[in-house]
Amino acid sequence: MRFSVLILSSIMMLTLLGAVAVAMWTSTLDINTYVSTGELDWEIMSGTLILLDACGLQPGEEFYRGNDWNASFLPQPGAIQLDKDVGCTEVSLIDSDGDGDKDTLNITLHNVYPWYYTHIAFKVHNNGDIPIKIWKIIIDNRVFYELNEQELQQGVEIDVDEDGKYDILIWWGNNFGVQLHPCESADISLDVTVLQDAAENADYHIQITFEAIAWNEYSTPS
Ligand SMILES: [Ca+2]
Ligand SMILES: [Ca+2]
Ligand SMILES: [Ca+2]
Repeated sequence: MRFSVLILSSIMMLTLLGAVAVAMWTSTLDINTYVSTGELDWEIMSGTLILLDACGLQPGEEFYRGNDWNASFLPQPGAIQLDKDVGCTEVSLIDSDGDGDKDTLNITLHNVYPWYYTHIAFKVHNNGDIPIKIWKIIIDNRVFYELNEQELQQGVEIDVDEDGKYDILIWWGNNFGVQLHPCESADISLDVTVLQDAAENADYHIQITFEAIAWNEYSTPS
């Protein structure tokens, strides 16, 4: 009698445990389903791209560029326009992951020289249905998750031609971690300066890729 009660209560216990396990499994599934609901989607809006010294053709004119700018205030941002027109800035937008949305800036500085200065501005737009944050930026294979105080004040230096000397300096308008709800957009801009160790009258190519993440997963890896 006592033995069968023990068996019975063991069976009940197992059944209870099973029920608890099923309940936990179910709630785990619920959580996963909730998190993956909605599409993370965003784009660089092509119509919003603004360049300070754009290369380009004007209807009825010769090849038009516009007078260059000189980074006269280094190490501070800002520039003065010169009387000469030698260099120019070209930017095309690339869809690097093939999802139909532009996510990468392909920057070409044509015929530039030390202290050449330009400015690039655009909007990013959340065209998915969950809130996002711009999570990281990849500049020529260097990854930036967050700009530290020094990078904010002095900019990020890049050795584009890989000769061991920095030739490009980038200052960011800091929109890392800014939350964008569906349909919202935000401005991102950068100042680009050609440094002293750059070659004279050279073309420099810089590729910058942006990645976004669901806002509730945002963190800065240490
Ligand atoms: Ca120019
Ligand atoms: Ca894309
Ligand atoms: Ca270099």
